[in-house]
Amino acid sequence: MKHRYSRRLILTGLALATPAVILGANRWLPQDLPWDLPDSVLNSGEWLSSRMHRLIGRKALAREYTTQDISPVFRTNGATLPKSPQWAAAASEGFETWRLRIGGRVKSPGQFSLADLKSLPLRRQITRHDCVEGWSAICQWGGVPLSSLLNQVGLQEDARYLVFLCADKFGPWQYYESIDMIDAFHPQTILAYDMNQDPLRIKHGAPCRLRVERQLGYKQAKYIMQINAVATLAGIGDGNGGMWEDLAGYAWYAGI
Ligand SMILES: Nc1nc2c(c(=O)[nH]1)N[C@H]1C(S)=C(S)[C@@H](COP(=O)(O)O)O[C@H]1N2
Ligand SMILES: [Mo]
Repeated sequence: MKHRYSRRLILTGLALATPAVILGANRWLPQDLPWDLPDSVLNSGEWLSSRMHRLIGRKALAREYTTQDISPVFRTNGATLPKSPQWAAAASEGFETWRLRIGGRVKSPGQFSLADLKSLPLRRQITRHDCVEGWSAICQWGGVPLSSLLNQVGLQEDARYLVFLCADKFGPWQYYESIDMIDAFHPQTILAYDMNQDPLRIKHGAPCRLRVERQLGYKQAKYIMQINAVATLAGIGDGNGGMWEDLAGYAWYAGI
């Protein structure tokens, strides 16, 4: 599984790098790109996208669309029905017993029910989801800004990243993802519990999933069970910040 890339993935890496090249970022390309293509393409994609975000500002908003732009079909990718007994038990009760745990380097660890999340301010946004495998879809997401939850639990001084632990596994590997605090407090970063104004479907990550709109699809963690604030990503999985980062060398900084 490690470091195997499909042709489509490589092409997507090239496509991601293209806008930066047009804008003249090619001046900054390392002089001696090692032409071990897959690694270098993905790594240069990560390198270029993080630099582009530094230029245009990490606080810039992702484009928002209108209701007319909403895709008729929003396909799924990855898990569509977690096997975790804890998640399945909650699902069988319409998620009434589901609790989102927030812990790690926070001042007051908390547990939130779906009703708790719904009692906090709602944000709706129509955005485009871009999967690294080469498909996109536009829909309206509704949920609670992650910042309002983080303000409730309070971060300790050494909290640098948020790790999202999901209910599903890919083989023996638990799905997890992580983001830094700039993305965590970005106004479009929400825990979405509805999609096109309907409750989020199971296949799309019920009861709630992450929307971090300036990042690629695999960062949009579905089936969130727990969020931990951490000082370092070392020691979590293989230490690369996400299951696909660990297994397939996907870029941790998947900025678009
Ligand atoms: N927990 C979990 N989150 C996940 C995945 C997954 O398999 N498990 N797949 C990711 C990928 S690669 C994509 S493109 C999107 C797909 O979301 P969708 O199934 O709602 O289209 O979810 C992301 N989040
Ligand atoms: Mo994806």
